Amino acid sequence: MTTTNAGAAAERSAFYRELKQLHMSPLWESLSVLVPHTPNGPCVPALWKWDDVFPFIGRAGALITAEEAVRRVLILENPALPGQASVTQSLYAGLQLILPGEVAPAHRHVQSALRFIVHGKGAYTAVDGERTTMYPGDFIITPSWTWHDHGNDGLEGEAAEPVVWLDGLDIPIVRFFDAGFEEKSTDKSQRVSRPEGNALTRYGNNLLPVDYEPSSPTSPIFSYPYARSREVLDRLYRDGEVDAWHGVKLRYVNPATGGWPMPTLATFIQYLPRGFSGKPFRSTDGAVYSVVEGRGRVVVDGTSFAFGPKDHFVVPSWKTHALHADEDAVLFSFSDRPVQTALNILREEKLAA
Ligand code: GTQ
Repeated sequence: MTTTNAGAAAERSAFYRELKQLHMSPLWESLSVLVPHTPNGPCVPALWKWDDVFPFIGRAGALITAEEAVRRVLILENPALPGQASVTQSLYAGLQLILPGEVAPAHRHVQSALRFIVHGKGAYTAVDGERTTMYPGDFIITPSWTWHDHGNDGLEGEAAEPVVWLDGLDIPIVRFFDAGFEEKSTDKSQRVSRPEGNALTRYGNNLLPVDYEPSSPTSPIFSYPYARSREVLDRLYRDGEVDAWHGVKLRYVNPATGGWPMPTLATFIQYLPRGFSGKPFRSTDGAVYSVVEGRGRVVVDGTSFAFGPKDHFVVPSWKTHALHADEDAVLFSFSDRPVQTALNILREEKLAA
């Protein structure tokens, strides 16, 4: 019997070796990995402490200019995916630095980008002819194929300061589809054609221009200021709307469609009151978090990560996690939820204990 099994195994191995020459392989050897019973990806949870990261951002600023780098960004890589510029298998995250007086030149690309301002104020991003000044906690979108450049002139009457923001892009998704295109502008900075705040005034007040028809799934608002979102969180908390899993959690919205601000990236802002101890939750959209205010912990599959202001962490797909706040805390997060929803594969579960 043993001999027969060993003989059969040897025969199979020889068959696999020969098959490989034809660039073919036997499904039965990998079926359970390819069609897993539950998500089985390699990603691990990880935390980037601001105190560890900030000195490296400063060193990057001394090593290379924004203009030479084009985008001076330190990529947050999932520890299980080194060298792949991926924080999860579908998402890219990085921390971008713009020093006073610098310009990150105008370009456009197929990849959709979000900015979430982490540190400093007074830099700007220009999108489609309109500039927006950045303040910590602001959420700004750069939709697919829109011209964008970044700069840092500082606020009027104040010295300009280094500004750091979180970049979230769908780079791994576009890479997966092998659908990437990019174009550089001949102008370093794009021409400004609309006054600052114009898009928010037009589309961000529960009103739309009478003849406006959405021509794409992308939000016509490209800056969602923190002052507004923070006030909403505060008011809803006072009104008692605290979810046992998420605290007060809201999603950013395209006001013209009710959908997400961009077709590939979901973005959220949530408030956890001091002493909040969230129940465990899991979903197939792994998420990247940026801590705006407060201290707390995220417990992922039994491992605790203590977070504070300006820290970043990632919770991979289907990992059970719970959020706890030692102080009033505000968390921004983003995921690939719109893509999974479009594919009808999103699953989420609020667990009981
Ligand atoms: O600001 O355009 O982090 O093109 C990566 C790629 C930022 C950007 C990134 C980009 C950008």
